[in-house]
Amino acid sequence: MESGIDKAAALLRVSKRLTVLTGAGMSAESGVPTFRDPDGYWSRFNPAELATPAAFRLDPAKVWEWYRLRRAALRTVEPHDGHRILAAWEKAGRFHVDIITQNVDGLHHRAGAARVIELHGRLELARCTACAYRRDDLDDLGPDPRCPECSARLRPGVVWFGESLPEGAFDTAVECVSAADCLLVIGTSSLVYPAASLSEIAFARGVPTIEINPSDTPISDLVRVRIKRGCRETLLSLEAALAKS
Ligand code: BV8
Ligand code: ZN
Repeated sequence: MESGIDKAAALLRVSKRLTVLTGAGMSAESGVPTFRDPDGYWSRFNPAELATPAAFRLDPAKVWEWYRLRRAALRTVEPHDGHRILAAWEKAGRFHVDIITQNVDGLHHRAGAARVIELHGRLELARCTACAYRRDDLDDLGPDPRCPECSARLRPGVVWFGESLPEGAFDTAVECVSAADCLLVIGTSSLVYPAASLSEIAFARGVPTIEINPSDTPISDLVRVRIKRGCRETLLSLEAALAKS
């Protein structure tokens, strides 16, 4: 019986253009909590009070404090082997790699990946609520930071519920999925839209899809290959299988 690793490696061996879609499970083994796992953020915090425009209007200092804590937690976090393998595949050029991530932790970039589409923004970014001002060095940001250009309030540079994604990010992501000959979906519950619709586009276009996730998700029965294990060990196994060929 061919294992999931063998089947996935066979798809990667013939791939010319791989698109990868990652969620919070990609960073779990770096020590970053996920959202919907039993120990995830949403088991301790209410997203409606922290990750919506209304929450920010109601209590900007509280929302800023939550994002400041999450940024501070990133100081003690490193990309793991899985992030590094994806970045190495991009550099090796055996197949073209585009990474689409829902994660805001910047770990794909820190692992050396360059072609990364951040659908939900980034923790290390603040932007003005009234003009185009943005800054990505947030070390000395105060509890209720103001824009130096227009004095309006600054906000975290992430996408909240009910907000549209960064200009062009989703369109580019759709292009990457549509042009791929293989889609690798890693560590996402596939519940949040429009990101979750990217797998549906792959299915509709017949793009062979591999899912790496220890839990069941709405796409688990629809993908070509399902690997029900953690992504770090799985990407190490895939790298070893590709190295043999
Ligand atoms: C939009 C903020 C419209 C940033 C996040 C009703 C009311 C309001 C909105 C909606 C609604 N119904 C539908 C919507 C739309 C909504 C949505 O989809 N809601 C869902 C929950 C029903 N979407 C939106 O609001 C989006 N915007 O639709 O705007 C619009 C359109 C046009 C014009 C104007 C407006 C915006 C979505 C972005 C929301 N932002 N967070 C932050 O603080 O981080 S969402 C949050 O969920 C994160 O951003 C995260 O990226 C995202 C997805 O979660 P996952 O990454 O999948 O993480 P999760 O914990 O869920 O799963 C982890 C998985 O990893 C698990 O499956 C686990 O098994 C696995 N795993 C664990 N360990 C490992 C592992 N896998 C592998 N290896 C391991 N070791
Ligand atoms: Zn401004």
